Amino acid sequence: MRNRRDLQSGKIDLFRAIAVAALFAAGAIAATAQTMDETWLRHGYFHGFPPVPMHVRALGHEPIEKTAVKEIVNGVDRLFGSAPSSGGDGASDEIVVGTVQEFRSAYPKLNVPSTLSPEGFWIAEMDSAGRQLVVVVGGSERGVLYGAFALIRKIATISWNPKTTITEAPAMPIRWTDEWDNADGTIVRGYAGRSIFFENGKVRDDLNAVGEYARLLASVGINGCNVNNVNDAAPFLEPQMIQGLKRIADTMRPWGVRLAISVDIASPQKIGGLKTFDPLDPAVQAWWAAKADEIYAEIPDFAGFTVKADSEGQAGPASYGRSPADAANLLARALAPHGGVVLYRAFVYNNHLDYNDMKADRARAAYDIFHPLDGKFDANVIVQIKYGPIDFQAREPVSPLFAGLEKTNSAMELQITQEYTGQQRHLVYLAPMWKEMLDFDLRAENRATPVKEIIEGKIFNRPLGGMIGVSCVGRDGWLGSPLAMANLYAFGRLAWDPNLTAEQIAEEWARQTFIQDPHLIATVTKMLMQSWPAYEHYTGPLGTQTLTDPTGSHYGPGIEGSEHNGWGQWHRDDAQGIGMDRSVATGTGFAGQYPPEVAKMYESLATTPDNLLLFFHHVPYTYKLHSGETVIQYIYDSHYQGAEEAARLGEEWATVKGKVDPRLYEDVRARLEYQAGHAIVWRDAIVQYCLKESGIPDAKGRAGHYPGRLEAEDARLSGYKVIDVTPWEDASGGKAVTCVTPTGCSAEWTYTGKAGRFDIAAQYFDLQGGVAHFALDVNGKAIAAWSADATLPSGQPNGDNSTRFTARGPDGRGIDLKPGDVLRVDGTPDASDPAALDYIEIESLIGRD
Ligand code: GCW
Repeated sequence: MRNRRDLQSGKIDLFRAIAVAALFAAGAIAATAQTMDETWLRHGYFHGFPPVPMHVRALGHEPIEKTAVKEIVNGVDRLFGSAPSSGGDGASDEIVVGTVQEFRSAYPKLNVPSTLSPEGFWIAEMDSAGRQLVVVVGGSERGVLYGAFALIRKIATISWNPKTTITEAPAMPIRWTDEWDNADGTIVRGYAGRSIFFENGKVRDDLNAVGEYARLLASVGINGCNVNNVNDAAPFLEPQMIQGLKRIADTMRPWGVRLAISVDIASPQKIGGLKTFDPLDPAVQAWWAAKADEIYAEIPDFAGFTVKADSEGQAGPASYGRSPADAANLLARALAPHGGVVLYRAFVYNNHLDYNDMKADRARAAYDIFHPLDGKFDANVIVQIKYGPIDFQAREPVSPLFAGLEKTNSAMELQITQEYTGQQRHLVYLAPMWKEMLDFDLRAENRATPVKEIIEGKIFNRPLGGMIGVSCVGRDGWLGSPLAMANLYAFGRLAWDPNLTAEQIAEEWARQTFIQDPHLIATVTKMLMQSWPAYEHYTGPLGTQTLTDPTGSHYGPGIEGSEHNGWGQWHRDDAQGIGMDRSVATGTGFAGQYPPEVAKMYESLATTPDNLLLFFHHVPYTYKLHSGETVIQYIYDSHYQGAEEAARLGEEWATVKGKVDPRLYEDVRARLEYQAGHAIVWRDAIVQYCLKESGIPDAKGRAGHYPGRLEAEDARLSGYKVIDVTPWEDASGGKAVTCVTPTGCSAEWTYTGKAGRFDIAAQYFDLQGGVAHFALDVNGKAIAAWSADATLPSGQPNGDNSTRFTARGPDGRGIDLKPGDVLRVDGTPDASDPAALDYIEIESLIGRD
């Protein structure tokens, strides 16, 4: 009776949700109606009394301070169901918020620290003539707002202790998100619908979601947002667009989030009517200066420009024989009088490399180009460096350029939108990876120089530095997946304080996002922490990077796709071995770009850590890792392990059923089930590919052997035709069947295994452009039916859209099978989805309750 039980527990959840929603409603009516999910600002609900005074008073009149008061009022209301009054009567206990200066003049007798940094804050409990004051003092208005959010966060995470004074300041000044939105409302590498900023070539009329986004960003200390794609940015400097951008800036301003935009260095030519965009041409310089004046006239606190030039088809200074420093300084000089900055991206490389040239190496590009320019950039330029030398892969070494710029400001760019890491369809909490990057000690000048301290500006004494998160939020729940919001949260928290641990942040996020339930919070935290290692295990281990096709959607397996082309995301596998030799002695020399101690470590096979072995070295499949296992056996093992770990995420989530809103529960459950199925696609693709390539069997007998699998191409087919899938490794045995009869097709097998009870999985291709239908029956009796209605990349059957449906029988107790039973799948195509099928698999129930 699983279904009935589910419904009952669902009902309880729903009632609880409605009750909580009703409590929030009063506050919500007063404020503007929320248009999108508040995610972590939704906050779990506490019973009991608020541990802070029930009056809140702003000492100043700035909009940001008013925001701070509102956040405290609403935060306490959300948490305890009762809102403090704002204003205060000067006689009762109260929460007082203001800048240092405002506080000193209001309370000359009370001491506040004299060294608060502008965006920092100080929270303390004080006694003023017998009244209890909780004071939230900021170094500036923005600091006040961050203090207000911190107070609510402390209360929500049960770490508020009024007796303890809190002093905090952000570790680095630049804490921005980059959005890759186009003016037409699409978002490059966005996986959550259309733009919250733009539509039809213009800024949207309704900017409510922008304000709500700015609020989320401010709550974790993010102070800048670049709203447009780094590619094709010229239209964003058109006068009409600047008017729209002003509205965006106005909407974000109460949250202390400053607007930035990406610019096209060729704009003077593309939209300015000049014949050239040569950075050294005086007319070009004058054009940028005038453009900056025009922007600042509308947006006085405009943050600055981000630039992608000479990269992936974008125009750049190289057209005139000029350097990135020339281009960066051109823009920097236009912005400097107004206090703006230039974020010049180090993502500059040749995407037409010669695969046959063993010295060619995309990883070298950023250092080769930017290191010689160190010291040539103006003071308001920051070089924005992706965390690794390639491109947001699931595993890369940290970019050596962080140590290669001593006289230049630098910032780390990382990706919140999960381009190469599962596109939000997979749960992959990225903070543990980011932490590895931030904590990595580059040993510049043979001393401790962790990357985080370089971008904080501490190591080389740089005034500007920071972290940029490519976020690409959209209208579909910001990132599309509720648990993916942990990545946006973690980005902000790490930019504020890179010394926090990934686990601490995960727990903090879970506590605020969900109703306060210890098991739920512990489970979600654990799932988040397990997710990146799992993803790495089933996609591309030992530093091979994400083994997807860089010319495609960057999603499913495409092992050969990353080889034999100019994009340089190679792993160089052949019949003898795998990995790219980047040593100085025999390879591309990339390892030599690191400071000596690190270079030495990566140069030698013996000291290169296993998880980056194949990034730095080409080794035989039989090469023994530090663990003692051979490379090939590790590849087999890690992929099986990764797929099991992915399945476990779903099992863990199942234990919180009844503790979360039923819709949220079901949404996450379905995603995790999908992920577990797609992890099997990844596992099988890489395992069968490496088995074929190496010819070395799996010592554990799994690779190439699927005892319960019944291939579609081996079935008795009616209407279905056998096809070769491209790339071959994306289908079991390289083949599948596709339905060429509009009324439907079927595939039939006679079961020859042992009698017993089983799950039956069907692996099919859910193609774009239609919703195909499938039905499974045994001996003519209907067992299950499902639709191929997901939105997945590609109109061809391949690893992007190979999807698993598992029939688990009545009440999930399995399906009885005996030898001689006839299993049949009926597929009905729809539009351009031909109900393609790879195989069905009879799965043992052992290990499942
Ligand atoms: O990862 C790659 C993406 C491109 C992106 C580029 C970049 C916006 O596939 O879509 O372009 O990085 O970072 O510029």
